[in-house]
Parts: sequence; structure tokens; C-alpha cells
Amino acid sequence: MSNLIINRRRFLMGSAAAGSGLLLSGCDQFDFLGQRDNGVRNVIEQANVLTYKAQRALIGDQTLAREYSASEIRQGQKPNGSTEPSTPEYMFLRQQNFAPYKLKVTGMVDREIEFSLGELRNMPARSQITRHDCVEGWSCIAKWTGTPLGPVLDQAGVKPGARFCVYHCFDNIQRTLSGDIFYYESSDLIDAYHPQTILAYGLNDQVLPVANGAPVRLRIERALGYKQPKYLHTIQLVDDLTPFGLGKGGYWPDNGYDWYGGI
Ligand SMILES: Nc1nc2c(c(=O)[nH]1)N[C@H]1C(S)=C(S)[C@@H](COP(=O)(O)O)O[C@H]1N2
Ligand SMILES: [Mo]
Repeated sequence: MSNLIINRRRFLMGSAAAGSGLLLSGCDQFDFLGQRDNGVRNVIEQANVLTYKAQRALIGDQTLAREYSASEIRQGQKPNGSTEPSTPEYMFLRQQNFAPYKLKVTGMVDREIEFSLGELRNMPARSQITRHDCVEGWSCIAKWTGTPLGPVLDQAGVKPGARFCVYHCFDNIQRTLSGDIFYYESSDLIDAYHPQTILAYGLNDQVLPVANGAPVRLRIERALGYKQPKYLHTIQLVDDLTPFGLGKGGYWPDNGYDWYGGI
């Protein structure tokens, strides 16, 4: 087990012990399908009681996901889930080769800002060869290139009371009688500021293809495939996940998967 996990767990346990019974009574809420372990442990691990101010103590002391060598890339990244969003907004951007695309940072920030693709590409870049694990039972090693999310959030100025990033996507993953359901995901700020968490616009030395999330998708390398939102348009800083979707923090968590989704 990595240092980070131990440190993080110990820190969070300390804060849980010092906190009220509210934390533990929240367990049942998170004890949903797909959870492999003990509910208390997972609630503690999720950092969901900590504000950015508190999470900052843990940022910077993080273990990296394993990185691979180029020779270990055996095939292209297998496209999964949405592979060709058909909403008018996305189809327009795609037709324009994503020139009008803007990534927005909104919510609990000092200033809401947006970045064009050109601006993102001009920010410090990072490439990493990592393994993507999908819960459906396949994995792919691929090289991802993008700009780290942390400095992007710093430009917006995360407010001390923020707890999570919500990642909003262009694709309507499901259509229902009451309207489209758009893919979304979320993470705590520890994962958002992790050095390998990047806004990826390149895949295996090519421009990120539509099938894999063009123009920008997030990589959170210590998390499962469904925590890697494609077709990203807005990152919203919040202190509560319950107003979004069915309230579990992501499209797949709303459908029973673990919110933290760590590997
Ligand atoms: N916007 C969006 N992001 C998404 C999905 C999706 O359907 N829509 N599927 C998720 C799942 S389950 C996986 S395994 C990966 C697949 O990414 P890939 O197509 O690049 O392999 O994206 C994740 N992010
Ligand atoms: Mo997946």
C-alpha cells in the first residue's frame, strides 16, 4: 500500500475522529452497489468532508500511478462509452475543428475563466504512458499528453470552502422521456491537484481523436476508466455533489459504481 494512501487515510481518520457523528451517519448514503470494501473506510477515503483548505495539507505529497515505456503500448486506446457525441453543440464544434471550443472553470472560484484549445496547448505540457482500466474487464496502455489541471485551477483561484470538482461533458450518454442525461464525473481536490491529473488533448502522439474524447478529456491516473471524463466542457468547483444527476457524483456512480473508483 502506498504512502499516500496511508497518510491520507490516517489524516482523514484523525479528522473523522475529531468530527461529529454526522460523518459516520453519512455512511449508509455512500454504501451503494459496486462498493467492494467496508463503507466506513471508503467514506473516510473519499475526503468528502474536507474543504479545499483542509485538503491542501495533503496536496503535494502524492504517489504517482505507474508509468510504462513506449514499447509497452500494444494497440490504440479502445474507444468505450460515448464515441461520437451527437448533440448540436458538439457537432457544431467538431465541424469547426474545435476552433471555438472553450474549457470553462466555474463555481467556487475567485474568477470564472475559460481557456481556448490554443491556450491549453501553450500551457506547460506533460506526457505520461499509463494503463487505463475499465470495469468491463479490459485495459489499455496509452500515452496521454495534456496540461496539468492544478495550475489551471490556480488561475481561477479555488475558494477555501470548495470540496470537489464536477466535470461536465458534452455527450448525452442516455436519453430518457424526461430529457437527455449528460455524462459527468467528479473528484476531490486531492485528485484534481495530483501531478498526473491532466487535461489531455493528445493520445499516442496524435491529436486526441473524437472517439477518445476530443478535444479535451481528463486523466485521473489512479482511478478507473469511468473516472476519466471525455468531451469535457466545464469544471465546476462545488462543496456538495448532491445537486448533480442523482446525487452520487457521476453518471456511473449514479448507476451504482463506487464514487472514488480508485485502483
Ligand atoms: N464523456 C464521457 N466520458 C467517459 C465515458 C463516456 O461514455 N462519456 N465513458 C467512460 C468509460 S466507462 C471509459 S472505460 C472511458 C473510455 O475512454 P476511451 O474511449 O478513451 O477508451 O471513458 C470514460 N469517460
Ligand atoms: Mo469503463
